[in-house]
Parts: sequence; C-alpha cells; structure tokens
Amino acid sequence: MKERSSILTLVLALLLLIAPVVFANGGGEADDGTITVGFAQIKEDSPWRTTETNSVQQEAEKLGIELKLSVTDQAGQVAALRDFIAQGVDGILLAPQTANGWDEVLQEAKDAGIPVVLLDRGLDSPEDLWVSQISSDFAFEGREAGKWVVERLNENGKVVELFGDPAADPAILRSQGFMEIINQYPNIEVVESRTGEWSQDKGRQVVEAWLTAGVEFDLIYAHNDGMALGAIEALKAAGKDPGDDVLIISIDAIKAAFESIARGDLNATVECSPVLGPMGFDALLKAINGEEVPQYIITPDSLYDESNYTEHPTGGF
Ligand code: GZL
Repeated sequence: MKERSSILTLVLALLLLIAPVVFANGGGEADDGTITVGFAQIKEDSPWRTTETNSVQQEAEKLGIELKLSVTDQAGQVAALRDFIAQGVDGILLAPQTANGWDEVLQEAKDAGIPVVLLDRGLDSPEDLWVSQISSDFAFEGREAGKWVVERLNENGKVVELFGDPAADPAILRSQGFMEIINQYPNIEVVESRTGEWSQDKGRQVVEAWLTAGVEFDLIYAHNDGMALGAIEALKAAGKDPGDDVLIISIDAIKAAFESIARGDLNATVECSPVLGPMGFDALLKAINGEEVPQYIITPDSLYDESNYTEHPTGGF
C-alpha cells in the first residue's frame, strides 16, 4: 500500500514538471516548425494588384509557408499588423497604401522581433523599422515617361496628368520624375493634374470633366494603365481618336495596356512588375534567419510603345 502511494506521488510530481511545457502554446499544439507570415495587402480592384496577390500566395504555397492574408484600406492594414503581432507571426509582408501613418505599428512589430518587408510601395517611416522595400524605382518610371513625351511632342505641347493617390509613394515619385524632365522644356506645359485614384472609372470621369470644360491638351500622362484606359473611353465618347488626336502614356504594363497599344489607342506604358512574391519571401526568410538584407531591392523597368510592345516577355501582367 505504502509503495503504491509513493509511485502515485512520483507520477503527480512528474506531471507538474512537464505540464507547463506541454500546454505552453495553448492546448499543446506541437510547434511543427511551419513559418507563419502575415500579408497586409491593399484593397484595390485592379489586375495589377490581383497579379501581385497571386504571386505572394503561390510563393507561400511553394515554400510551405502559412500565409495570413488581409486585404483592406490603410487603417485596416494597421489593424491587421497588430493582429499579426498578437498572433506571433514569424514575419510580415506589407504593401503600404499610403506613405504615412506607420511609425507606431512598425515600432510595435520591431519590439516584438517580427521583421517587416515592404512590397510595391515605400513609406516615410525610419529605415530601422522595416527590413527591406521591394519595388520599382517610381521616379525612374516618371523620368522614362517624360523623355518619351519630350520626343513625341517634339519638345512642344500641352499635357494633362492623371495622378494616382496623392498620398501614395508611387504617385508622388512618378510625378516628381516626370516633372524633372518636362521642366527642362519651356514649350511643354502640364496644364492640368488631377487624381484618378488609380481607377479606370475615375480616370474616365476626370478626362470627361476636362473635355467638357474645354481644356485643350495634346497628351495624357497617367500614373497607371487603369486610369489611361478610362481616359481612352472618355476620348472616344467625345469623338476623339486616342493614340492619334491625343497621345497617351501610362505605367504598369498590364495585359490590357498591350491590347490597347495593339488597337492603336494607348501609345506607351512603362513596365512595373507586380510579380514580387519570390523576392518578398526571399528577403523575409533571410531576415527571419537573422541574415543581412538590402534596404532597397529595385525591380528593373522598361518602356514599351508601338515600336516594341510585342517584345515583352509575358505580354504584360
Ligand atoms: C506600384 C503599385 C501601384 C500600381 C498601380 O508598385 O503600388 O499601385 O502602379 C496600383 O496600378 O494602384
């Protein structure tokens, strides 16, 4: 009898010893080593954004990474990052809708030891709060568009600009790069600049308003293909011949843009690759493993117009 009670005491003591370990992660799920990544994506109805999201999801699947995807506006992205931190993810991918509003939550991620990699846009927070930005060089894209415009207008003409989101890094820099070139030619004038909010419908509305108001212009510079396609709709509805009466250049190189160039509507587009999943996870996994990662990883871009659009390796995104 005495022997049985001492065995029972020993078993109880052992259980007390191992219990904290077994139930440490709420119910005893063994940590099977799977990497978990949170991706805070921008809510945006565009082929470009869909291609990017697919690229991230396909790469996560290929790598066996558990991806938590959140698709919202900027405020929702901040909340999503706090959720990811609370869930203890291993890393975060963020496509910041706007350049500002991130310092606090990025500091919280850093304090939690969770690396953040930026996809397709930059932001204005201190560089020590995020690991790497993987994107195009937006000012370069703007300069390339500016050089094409100078040549096609023979250094003389009126331009209207369809701005992306004025709070977004790509829009700010695409405009700066463009104006850096255009400002060198006194006979080229940007007579109007207004946001089309990256969308085809809004781009169409803005150009309709310019036409109704009798604004005279020779060329439209759109910060993305979606707004350019909307502008083309407006020009056609007004009886104009886009690509001839009015020249149009934009950025992104989505498939619909190449189809429009083939029809003789759009004249040119500067490529901006949305296929960022592989590079995003490569940088994030290195950071998770404590390896050095470049602060900026810039994807190369090229300009495609009537003369070379058929040479794009994938025919657009
Ligand atoms: C650029 C990306 C931009 C695209 C637009 O990296 O952030 O967002 O150029 C999209 O089409 O709105």
